[in-house]
Amino acid sequence: MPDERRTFVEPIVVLTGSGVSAESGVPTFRGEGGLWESYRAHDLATPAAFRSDPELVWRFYAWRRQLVRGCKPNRGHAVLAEIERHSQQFTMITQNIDGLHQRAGSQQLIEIHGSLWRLRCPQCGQRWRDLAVPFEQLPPHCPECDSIARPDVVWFGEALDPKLLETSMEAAGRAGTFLVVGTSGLVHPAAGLPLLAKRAGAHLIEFNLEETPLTARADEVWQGPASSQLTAWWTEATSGGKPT
Ligand code: BJW
Ligand code: ZN
Repeated sequence: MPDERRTFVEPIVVLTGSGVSAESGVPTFRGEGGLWESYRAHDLATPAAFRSDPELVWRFYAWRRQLVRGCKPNRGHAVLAEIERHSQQFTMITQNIDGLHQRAGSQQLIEIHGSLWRLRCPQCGQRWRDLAVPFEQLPPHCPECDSIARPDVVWFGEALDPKLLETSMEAAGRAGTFLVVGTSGLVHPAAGLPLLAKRAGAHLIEFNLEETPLTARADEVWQGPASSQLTAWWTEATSGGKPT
């Protein structure tokens, strides 16, 4: 792609949320059909819930692993991987734990809320990748110290990995163009990243089906499904269309 036809400023920094995986069949959290409509977050996605009933929490995560295993990355994931391949300076920060960005070929990826495919020992701190947790063997145990393992995800009230957060904040602060895709923009500190980028001078572009608290701050809004809107933006941005 010849550089002179590009109409966006690098570095490109992307923040994605569950809306980008919705078209793959992965449920979002909030709104109609969202996970929190059928499950109470505080019964399942908190350290207190895990302490009081690890097996219940694990059943929820084992079910989600099984669901995601049957899903494929969609065109939205593919376009984001393509943008990365064609950019010199690119960082993607995802709040998603489903691993679909990697399966679509994304490499520079910060999983700020952890991964469904990693386990962690709350006792000795061991972390390991695990692609299959059979339902009949829940909860899983740590291979080192035999304590009950937990999903390596960030629950409400828990701190994000400070290094990942710092790297994400630095990337946001340097962004020339910041794409915020398929997130309600309600969960902090991730929701603060687009505003940090904007304050530091980035051109902020939102892709979402609906308005969010970030919409009024965005320089451009592409309303509609992430897959088609990202495709349309990328086509325009690389064909000498209107400058962003
Ligand atoms: C489409 C689409 C299509 C659909 N195309 N679009 C400041 C103010 C108030 C509260 C707080 C604050 N700072 C911190 C807090 C507390 C809390 C918080 O933010 N609460 C708010 C909800 C009020 N934050 C925390 O607790 C965080 N920790 C923390 O702050 O720690 C402090 C601390 C420091 C030091 C020591 C100790 C503590 C942690 C937050 C962790 C969030 N975890 C979850 C679960 C992860 C594991 C799991 O998946 O089970 O992360 S919650 C859930 O929300 C998940 C998501 O990553 C996250 C964001 O949701 P997302 O992706 O935006 O999904 P939805 O459903 O909300 O939105 C979907 C969007 O897609 C919608 O807009 C649709 O329109 C759109 N869409 N289809 C385009 N096809
Ligand atoms: Zn252990």
